This record gives sequence, C-alpha cells and structure tokens, in this order.
Amino acid sequence: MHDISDFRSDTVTLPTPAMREAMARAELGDDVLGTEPTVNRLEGMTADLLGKEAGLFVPSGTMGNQIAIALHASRGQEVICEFGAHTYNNESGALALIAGAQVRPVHGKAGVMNPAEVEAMIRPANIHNPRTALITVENTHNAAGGTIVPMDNIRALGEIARKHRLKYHLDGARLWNAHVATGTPLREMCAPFDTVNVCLSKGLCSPVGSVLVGSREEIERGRYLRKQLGGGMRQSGILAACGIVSITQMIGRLKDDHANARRLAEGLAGLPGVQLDLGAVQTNIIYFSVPGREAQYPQWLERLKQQKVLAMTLGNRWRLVTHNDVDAQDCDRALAAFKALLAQAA
Ligand code: TLP
Repeated sequence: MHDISDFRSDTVTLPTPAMREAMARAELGDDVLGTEPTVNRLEGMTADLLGKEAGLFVPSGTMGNQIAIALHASRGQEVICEFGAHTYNNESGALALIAGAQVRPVHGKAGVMNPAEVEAMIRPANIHNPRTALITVENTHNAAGGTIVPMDNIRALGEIARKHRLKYHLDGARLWNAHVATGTPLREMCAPFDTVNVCLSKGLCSPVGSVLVGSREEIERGRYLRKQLGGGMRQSGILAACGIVSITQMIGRLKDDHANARRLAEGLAGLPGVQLDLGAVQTNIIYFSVPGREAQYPQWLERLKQQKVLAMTLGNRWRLVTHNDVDAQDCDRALAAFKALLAQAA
C-alpha cells in the first residue's frame, strides 16, 4: 500500500527507478535542430511498434491529437467523433481553435459508434454543407469507462473513411490497455488509421509525452505544426528516455491494473446505493454514481482524502483509475472508505 492511494487518474504515476536511471544516462542533442538521438530513437521505435512510417514526440496527448486533427481537417470542415470523445470535450476547444474545424458527434454505445450512423453523418457535396474531412475513434474510450472498441468496428469505420476519401485518426491515449486486454497485436490495431496518437504518461508511467505516428509526409508536416504551437523541445531526450522504458518495459504490467480495477469495481457495485455498470469495466477505469447523493460528493471527496484516498468526480459520476502506483491494498483501502461513507449516508 502507498502512503496516499491516488485513484484520480493514471496520469499521476511517478517515473519508475528504471526511468530515472535512463534519464541520467540519456544521450542528448537538440531536437528542434533534428539532432536529438534519444528522441529520434523513441520516435522510430514507436512508429515501428505501431506499424507506421514515422513518429513525432510531443509534450501531451492533447497536442498529439490536435496536430493530427489539424493535419487532416481545415477551417470550416467537419470532424466526426463519438459524443464523449476526449478530443471534442476535454481538449479545451482546441479543435475549433487550432484546426478551425467543427465537430459532428455521434452517440455511441459504450464508446463504440455504429458505422451506419457514421456514414449517414457524412455530408453530401453541396454548397450549403461543411465538408466532412475526418473520422476519429478513441480506444480505449475514456468517458465510456475505459471501454474497448472492437476491431471489426474499427475496420468498418476505416472502410467508410476510405470510401468517402476521409482521413481516419485514432486517439490511442490508452491503446496499450486495449492491446493488453484483447491480445490483438498493436500493428493490427493501428493498420486502418492514417494517424495514431499514443500516450506515454498515462498507464506507462513516463512523466511527460505522447507520440503521434503516421506517414513520413504527415509527420513532417506535423513537426512544423508542433513548432508553431510552441511544442519544439530541445534536450527532450531526457524525457524520451523515459518513453523508451515505457514502451519496452511497461506495457505488459497493465494487466495488473485491469485486475485491480475489476476487483475494486465488483466491490463497489455491491455497496448500497451505488450504480455501476460492471460490463463497462473492461480495463483500468471505473465510473459509478450514487443517485440522489450528488450534493454530498464534495464532502465525500474531503472525507476520503482524510483517509488518504484520492478520487475524482466528473459531473454526477465518480471516476477511479488504477495504475502502477496503486496496488491491491490501495484498492482495499478505497473500498473500505467508500463502504464506511455509504453506511453513514444510509
Ligand atoms: N485524459 C485525462 C483528463 O483530461 C480527463 C485523464 O485524466 O484521463 N485522450 C484521452 C482519451 C485522454 O484520456 C487524455 C487525458 C488525453 C487524450 C490527453 O492527454 P494529455 O493530458 O496528455 O494532454
């Protein structure tokens, strides 16, 4: 058990001892000048792992996604994504600000869009219509509960994108979790997409960073955009060194996070008043609500904190996320704390 059991996000993990070591040993250069050996290595290794021509190391998942969207969609054009997509709801309006595009959201089931509904959302050529430019998918889907988008759905949407000459982007912030949970090879998961953004700083423990992969031409244009956004970093090999540890050593262990989330979710689902869809707990994220008790959530957050359990509420839902820095005992502590809260509230 850790001193604080922090379930707010898998972004809270601290770099591992192997990462600190790798940082100290990293060979460094200047990435804006194109001579950062460790960044170049991370970019090449990630592109190879995901089966794409080239990679671009960026400071955040938000920047990777938004560079991709701006590569594929221009001012006044339209992007189709799922209603709860992070790119649409949680990136501070960057899609409208940077690409200048607008969103046509599609309500999915557990984060999965129906291909027929997506196709129906593509605008016919007409002077009145915006031009549809891009379809994006999020796998795993955060707001739906860390749910996995099945490969047949990803392929069907990819065929629609090709048929209508649209681009196809994956927000793969937690693609690693979907890969570990399903056993589907990463290259196969990425093959239908033009571009894929993966995060190193969520389950994989890097302190900073994402990698956007795609064709050589797209990534070179992306590199220019990254500089325009102020994301050109210099001796960033010190961070990329952690990313190399992430992708070579940290993926397999995500299965422990999934097992911890499952156990914790099953415990929470049995508490009085808790509404929790166990079917949606497919990886490392748990959402639940306690209907009628929403007004007490701020108080409960404080009480949990006193018991060294940190959680997050998003609207009327609680979100708990498992990761490398919470173990089975932390889960037991959180479950006991919620149990006590709900017993008092009853
Ligand atoms: N998500 C964060 C919050 O913004 C909600 C979290 O704690 O889960 N795509 C997906 C699916 C994400 O969940 C996130 C981060 C991002 C992109 C953005 O990554 P960062 O925070 O590195 O910009």
